Parts: sequence; structure tokens; C-alpha cells
Amino acid sequence: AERDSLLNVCMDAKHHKQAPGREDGLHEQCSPWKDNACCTLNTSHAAHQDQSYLYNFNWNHCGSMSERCKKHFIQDTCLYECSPNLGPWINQADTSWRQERILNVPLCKEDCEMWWEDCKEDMTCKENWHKGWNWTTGTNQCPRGSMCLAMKFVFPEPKDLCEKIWTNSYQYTTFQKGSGRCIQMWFNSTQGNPNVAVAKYYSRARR
Ligand code: FOL
Repeated sequence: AERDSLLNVCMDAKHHKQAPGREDGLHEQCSPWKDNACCTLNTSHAAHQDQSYLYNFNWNHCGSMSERCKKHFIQDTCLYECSPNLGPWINQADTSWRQERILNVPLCKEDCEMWWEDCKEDMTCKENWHKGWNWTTGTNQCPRGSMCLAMKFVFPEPKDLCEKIWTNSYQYTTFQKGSGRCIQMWFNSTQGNPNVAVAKYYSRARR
């Protein structure tokens, strides 16, 4: 059926594999995806590095990001690069570095709220981290005229962080982990990947 084409797929983007598959030894926070992943081993390693080759992105653009906060950005990178369950939310992208993007992935409430809670005192100068940086040094720096502020001021609510930071990749939801109605950034894979059922649910409900 047509809806099956939304399941078990990788988006056509900068580092994604053509099709998902087993990746023994995916690194640390990306290891929950090892049974079926859109990322390679190299990508899973890079996801854990500051200013990795993935996007040359500098988390420390307003002073060093705390480890507490950074772990959520690493987890976001693992989900973004590794998940084979984002098919229902894949859309065409209008940028040079990827053909496809994710749009409005329903993120579980706890994952968004913990991300915000652990990052609220860390600093940034921008609300949208996809666009408008100064790249003259090869990595992103705050654009002229922008100010570094605690994330709790840039993103007053968890919803602001989760939705705005990556141009609506995520949609904030009030669905809880385990509900089968939201995508989990964090999960324990001993009983499989909970996002498989979520993608199945939304591939019927949407479009
Ligand atoms: N995580 C999630 N959940 N969704 C995403 O879309 C996502 N994207 C990235 C990382 N994690 C994600 C990739 N991040 C640029 C900046 C950030 C970035 C990739 C590329 C960048 O080069 N920005 C330029 C504009 C480039 C263009 O639009 O052509 C800039 O102006 O700063």
C-alpha cells in the first residue's frame, strides 16, 4: 500500500544512508538504533563530537554548553540521523545541503520538557539554529548585532525550543512516552524501538 512507503525509510539528506539497516556498534547515545538505522557508525561517532564534520556546527557559540544540556543535542542528532521511523513527516527541503527534511514530528512531552529544563541556563544568540549564522571562520558564530542570552529567555517555553530551533522539525505535543502517539528521542531499545508503532499509526492517520 502507499502508506507502507512512509515506513522504514531514510530521508534523502546530507549523511543518511539510502535505506535503513543493522549497524552493529553504533556509538553510545545512538546505540538504541543499532538494529535498524539510517546512520552509519561514523555518523554515530560524529554525533558525539563538538564541531563534528556533520555540519561543522558549534554548540559553544555563546560560551561552552554544559554536558547536561549537550546530551540532549547529541540525542537529537542521533534521532535525526539514525531514525528509520520519521517517514510520515518527511517533506521536500529548499536548501543546498539536503533534498528532504522532517516537518512537525510529534515529539513526546517529556523529551521536550527535559531538553528545555536541562538547557534553560545555557546560552545562545539565536532562536533558529538552521539559518543566519556567520560562517566566515568555517563554523557558525553569532551574527553581528545578536546577543547571547540564557535559553530560557530565547525560548520562554519548552515548546519554543523544540519547535523553533530546527525550523519546525518537531511539533510539541502533550502525548507521553509510551502512548504510541509521539516520537521518543530517548528510549531503551531492549524491547525494540517504540517509534516503529508511532510511524505506523501516523502513516494511517495522516495524508
Ligand atoms: N535536528 C533535527 N531534529 N532537525 C534538523 O533539521 C536538524 N538539522 C541539523 C542538525 N540537527 C537537526 C543540521 N543543522 C546549517 C546550520 C545548521 C544545520 C545544518 C546546516 C547551515 O549551513 N546554515 C546556513 C544556511 C544554509 C542553507 O540554508 O543553505 C546559515 O545561514 O547559517
